[in-house]
Amino acid sequence: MSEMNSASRKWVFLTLLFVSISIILATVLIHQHVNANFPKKCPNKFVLNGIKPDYKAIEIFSDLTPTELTTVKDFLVSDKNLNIVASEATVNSNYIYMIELYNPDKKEALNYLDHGGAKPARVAKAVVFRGADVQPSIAEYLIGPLPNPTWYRPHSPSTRKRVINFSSRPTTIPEYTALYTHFLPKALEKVNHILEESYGYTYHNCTKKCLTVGEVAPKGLKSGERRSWVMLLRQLEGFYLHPVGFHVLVNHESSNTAKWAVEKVYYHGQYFISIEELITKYDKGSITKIKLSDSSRESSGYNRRGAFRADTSQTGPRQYEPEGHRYRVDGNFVQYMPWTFAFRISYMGLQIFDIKYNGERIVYEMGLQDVVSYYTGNDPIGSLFRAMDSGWHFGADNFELVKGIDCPHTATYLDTYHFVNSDKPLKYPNSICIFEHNTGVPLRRHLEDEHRRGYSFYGGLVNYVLVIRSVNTVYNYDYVVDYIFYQNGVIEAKIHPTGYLVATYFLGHGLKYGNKIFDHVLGNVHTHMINYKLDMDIVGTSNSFKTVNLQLENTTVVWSPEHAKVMPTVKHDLKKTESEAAFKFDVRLPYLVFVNENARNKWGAQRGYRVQLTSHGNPLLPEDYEEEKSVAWSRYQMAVTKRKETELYSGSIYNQHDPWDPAVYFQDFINDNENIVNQDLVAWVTVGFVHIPHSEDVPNTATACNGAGFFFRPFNFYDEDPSVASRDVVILRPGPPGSGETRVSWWTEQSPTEPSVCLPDIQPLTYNGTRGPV
Ligand SMILES: [Cu+2]
Repeated sequence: MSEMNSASRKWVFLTLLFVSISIILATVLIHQHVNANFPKKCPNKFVLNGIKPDYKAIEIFSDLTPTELTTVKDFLVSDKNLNIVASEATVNSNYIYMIELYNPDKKEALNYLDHGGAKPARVAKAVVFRGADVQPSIAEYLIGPLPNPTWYRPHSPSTRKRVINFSSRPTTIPEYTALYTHFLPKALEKVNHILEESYGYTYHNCTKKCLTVGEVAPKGLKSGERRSWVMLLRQLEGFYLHPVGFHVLVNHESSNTAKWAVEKVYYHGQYFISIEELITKYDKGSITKIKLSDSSRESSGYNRRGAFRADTSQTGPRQYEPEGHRYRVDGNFVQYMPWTFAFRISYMGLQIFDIKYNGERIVYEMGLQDVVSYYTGNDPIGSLFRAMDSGWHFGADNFELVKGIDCPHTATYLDTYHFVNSDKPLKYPNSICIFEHNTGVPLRRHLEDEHRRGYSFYGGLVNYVLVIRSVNTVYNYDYVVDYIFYQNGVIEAKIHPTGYLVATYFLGHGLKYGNKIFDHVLGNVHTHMINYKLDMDIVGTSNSFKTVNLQLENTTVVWSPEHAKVMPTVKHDLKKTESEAAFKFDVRLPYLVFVNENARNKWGAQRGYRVQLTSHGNPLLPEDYEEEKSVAWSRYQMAVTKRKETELYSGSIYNQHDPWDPAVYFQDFINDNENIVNQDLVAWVTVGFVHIPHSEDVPNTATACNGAGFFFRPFNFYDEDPSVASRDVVILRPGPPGSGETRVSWWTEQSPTEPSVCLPDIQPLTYNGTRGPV
C-alpha cells in the first residue's frame, strides 16, 4: 500500500509540475503575443469622406505670420517720417504697441469666396503710441498689401472724428517699467518702516516677505486723466487674496516721467494728501495703526488640504479616439463632418469666420467684443475698479494650455503668435485647442414602449460636438472661451470665468459690498458682462429680424361654448428699425429669430436661425452716468444693427482708460435708427452674471455655475433635424419573439459592442509656460 501510495504521489507531483510549467509557458507566450499587438497607440489620422471644403477662407482670415508681423514693423520703423523706435522704448518714445491682421472688407471677401472675385489684399493694422511728439498722441495705421507692403495710411477705429486722448492708451511695458521699477520703489522707500511694522512685509529693495503691486482702472475721474490707484498685496501664491489695505494714487499722465507724482495715500481706511503726511502722522502716532498677522500661505493656493470623507488615489476617466480624429485642422481652417469654419485670434480673442454647415454659410463672423467686470466696495480699489478687458490685451493673453486638464489629451493643440505690448512677435505655444468630445447626454433618444413590458424600438444619437477653445488669463481672472459645434446645426458660444477674485482689505462696512471670504479680505461684489458680435448670413446677406412670442387669447371651448378658455397663440413681429430691435434688461426676451424672407423650407416657413441667451446679466450702471458710455452695449441683452465697415467692434482698446469720452460709443450704432429689413445684419449679444463672492470663491471662482453665453440654433432653417444624417445614431430593435436577441443598426465602422481598443498618445506632462521670441 505504502509503495503504491508513494508511486501515486510521484505521478501527481509530476502531473502538477507539467501543468504548472505549461501554464507559465502559455502565460509568457500569450503575454508576448499581446505585447506585440496590444496596447497599440490610437491612429493619428483624419478620416473624412465626401466633399472637400473650399480652403479660400484660410487665406483671408488667417492671422499674420511672425514673418509678416516683423515685415510690418520693419516697414513702419524704416519710414523716417513716422519716427518710430525699433526697441527699448520709453514712455516718451514713439513705439508700436501692437500689430495684427485687419479683417478684410466683407463685400470684397464674399466676392472672393462666393463669386470668383479678386482676393482681398492682406492688410495689417498697427497701433503706435506717439509719446515723443510735442503733443503726444495715439495713431493707428493700416499697412498693405502683405507680404510685401508698399503703403500705409492713418486709420480711425470708428466713425469717430475727434482725436483719441494719449491718456486713453492701454498700459504698456515701457510705462510699467517706469512705474514699477523706477517710480514706485523710490516713492515707497520712505514708508518701508510703516510697511514692515504694519504688515511684516516690505516693498523697497525687498528680498524676503515682499509686497507686490497692482493698479486698477479707469485711471481717474474724468477724460484726459491718467491717475492710477496702486494697491499693495503680499507676494504669496494667490497674491490677489492678500491685499493689505495700503494704496497710493499716482498721477502718470505726462509722457515725461519726471513729472509723475503721488497725489494721495490710503492707509488702513485713512486718506493722506502725500506720503510725507502719512509718515509724519504715523510717526507721531496720531493715526490708527494696524499690525496685520501673517497670512496662511497654504490657503490661497492650490496645495491640497483637507480630505473627502471617502477618497481614492485612482486616476479619473480619460477619453480616446479609437479611429483617429473625426475632424481636420488645416492651418486656421477646421472641418468637422458637416461643419467648416476659419478662425483667428485677434486683440479681443478668438474670432470664427465663414461658418458653414454642409457648405451653406450661416455665420460670417462671430467673436468677443469685450469682457468687463464692474466692482463695488468701500476703498479706492473696490469703489473705482471697472475692468474692461479690451483695454488689457485680452486676446493676446491666451497662454499655453495644459494637456489633459485645460483640454483633453486627444485635442489638437495649436501655437499662436502675437505682436502686442512687445517689440517683436512672440510665440504662444499650444494656446488654442480643438477637440471632439462626447457631452455625455444623448443629442436625441427615444424608447418606443410597447406597453406590454417590451419595446418596439430604441433610437439614440450620441452627442459628439467639436470645441475650439482658448483660455485667456487677464491678470486675476482666467476666461475659458469656447465655441461649440453640434451635429444638429447648433452653434454655442460660451465663456467661463475662473481664477482669482479681485478682493480688497476688509474694513468698516465691508459687508455692504460683499462677503468676508478670507483673513481680512472682502470679496467685492462685481458684475461680469460679455459682449459678442454675431454677423449671421441666413441664405445670403439679405436678412430680417423678428420676434416670435406667445400671446394669450380669450376664447370659448368650441364643443362646449359656455366654457371660456385662455390659451397662447404665436405672434410673429417683424422689427423694422434698429431701435425696435434693441432689447434692454427690463424685458423678458421673446424668441429672437433671424430669417431670410425670400427663402422657405419645405413647409413654407421662412428659413431662420434663433439667438438664445444663457445669461443672468444685469445692467452695469445707469445710462445717464458718464462712465457707462464706454460699455453702452451692456444696455442691451441683444441689439440688431445694419452691418457697416465703420461699425466693426462694439468696444475699443481705448475705452478702458477714457470711459467718459469713449473711442467707440455703441449707442451711436443704434441712434441712426436704420432700416433692418432685408439688410446685412449683426446681432450684438450681451451675457453675464452678478457675482457676489462667497467663501467658496477661495481659492478660485469655479467654472461650474459661472458660465454665460448663447446658442445660435436653427429655426425652420432645415426641413428636419439635419443630424438625421449623422452616423453616430444607434437603433435597437427586438429580435424574433422569444429569441431574447437584439438587432442593432449602426453606421460607424466599429460596433458599439466591439469597440476598437487603443491607447491615446499621452505624453508625459510638460509645460513651457513662457512666451518667447519666434
Ligand atoms: Cu467674478
